[in-house]
Amino acid sequence: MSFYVTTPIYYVNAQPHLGHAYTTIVADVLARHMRQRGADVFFLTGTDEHGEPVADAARDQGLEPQVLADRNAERFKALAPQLEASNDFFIRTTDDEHMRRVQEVLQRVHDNGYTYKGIYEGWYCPRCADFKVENEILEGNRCPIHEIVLERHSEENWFFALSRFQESIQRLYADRPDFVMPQARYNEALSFINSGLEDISLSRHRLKWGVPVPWDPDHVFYVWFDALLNYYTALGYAREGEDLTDRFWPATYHIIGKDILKFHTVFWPAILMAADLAVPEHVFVHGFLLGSDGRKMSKSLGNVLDPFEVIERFGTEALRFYLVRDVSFGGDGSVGMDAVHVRYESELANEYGNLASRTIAMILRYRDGAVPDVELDPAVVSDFDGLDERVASLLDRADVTAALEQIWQRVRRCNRYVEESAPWQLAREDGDAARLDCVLATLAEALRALAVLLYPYMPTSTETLLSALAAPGWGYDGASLASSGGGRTVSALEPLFPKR
Ligand code: ME8
Repeated sequence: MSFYVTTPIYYVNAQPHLGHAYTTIVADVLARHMRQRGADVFFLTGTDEHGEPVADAARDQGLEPQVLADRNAERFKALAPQLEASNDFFIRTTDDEHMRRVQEVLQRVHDNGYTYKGIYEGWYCPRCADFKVENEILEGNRCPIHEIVLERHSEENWFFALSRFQESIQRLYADRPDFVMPQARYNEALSFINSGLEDISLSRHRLKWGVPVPWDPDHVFYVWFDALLNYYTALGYAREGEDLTDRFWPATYHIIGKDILKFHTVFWPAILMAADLAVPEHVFVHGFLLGSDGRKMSKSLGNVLDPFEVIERFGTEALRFYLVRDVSFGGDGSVGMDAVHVRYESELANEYGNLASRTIAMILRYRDGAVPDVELDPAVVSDFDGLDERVASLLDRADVTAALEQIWQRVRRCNRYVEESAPWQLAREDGDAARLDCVLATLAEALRALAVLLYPYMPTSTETLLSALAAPGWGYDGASLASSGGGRTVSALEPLFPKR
């Protein structure tokens, strides 16, 4: 089973921020989970370096575009390990190999007869690098995303005959109701399609910063086609001497934010069809992270949550957990440092961290660290029944928040179990020894299975816990409760999430 997951490639006109971190973290959760299930996984992220957004930012800073691109690409590249992202490759659209393959694919689109030369005139947002169609334009002729006033552009371009894919795209949506997820985004994309697809510009004449059009080198490709193709080109050169295309194409999941829906759900499948390439299986469109006041995050409003500050105060695992837990994946959600603090204390430190610490401490104190080799308590076992399958099926739909909630209900269940069974009282009476054995064995085994289930969300702390439990495997076959956890000897564990 192969599983190929991607993030958008991020513009290097600015530095990485929380929104970028968010998409990368979720894609990483899916990649790690699928590796647990034994899938052949490829996880791609990278940077989008051509086009007006980068050329304009470079000009404003008095730099050559390549200099700005090199500088900021490094920052994005460095962000991935800080987030514990396990990406298999980092693509830059200024890579020669990428550029060559973009030319190859789009030459095929041209040879297949889907391009023509014409005059493009329309309202253009230089920050989106996008011409806006009428129903997208805000009052006062402004961009719906950046709210800046649009510019009137008219230029000779190569066009892509998107309108000729009207029926094929409609058929794609009819045949594959899960092509775009969640449902509301599918509906949004489909209504855009049903309103009638217009041809779009494929090249830029005035701009030099891009991939040259091979059949007309005075033009460069419109940055969006150069960018979208990264998902395909990367497979051709990510591994030296090996072409991964057959192994991983078409992509399983493109994870994107709602700002770039149209490109991924309409233009992208059309250009792939035009180049005789297979269309990806799913595009998952998530919402926006908003400032703590519910408004768009912006430095001038002072409501920005800085990922680096969260990492410094609470650690990467807490950032990953917080974003997935607090913002229901798919919807918009407010985020702020106070909310991180609350989740950290109440859930990571008090619920999960504490469950881990006290379970291990009790096994050390009452049984010298040896996990009793006895049958587990059926009352707890039944609450874990089918959990692994439910989590896997939610993650098959990229529902990272709902899957985490399923797991968390069992973390809470285990804490209630500790309170109800009061091992410290059982330890006082010799007659309760068998019951104490059962409680401790049940807790150790439940804690182990929870660590396996939580591994994709918090890889480092769960690995620490699994090794303290002397059960280092994180494969998904360990996500359900074994009949006994006996025979292991646990070792002392520092608090996983110390109070801040
Ligand atoms: O659009 N909330 O790059 P970009 C949640 N280069 N996610 C957010 C976010 C927020 N407030 N802000 C950004 C581009 N994101 C193109 C993509 S792909 C072929 C080319 C995330 O740097 C989200 O994933 O503007 C969004 O789609 C992406 O960053 C946009 O990043």
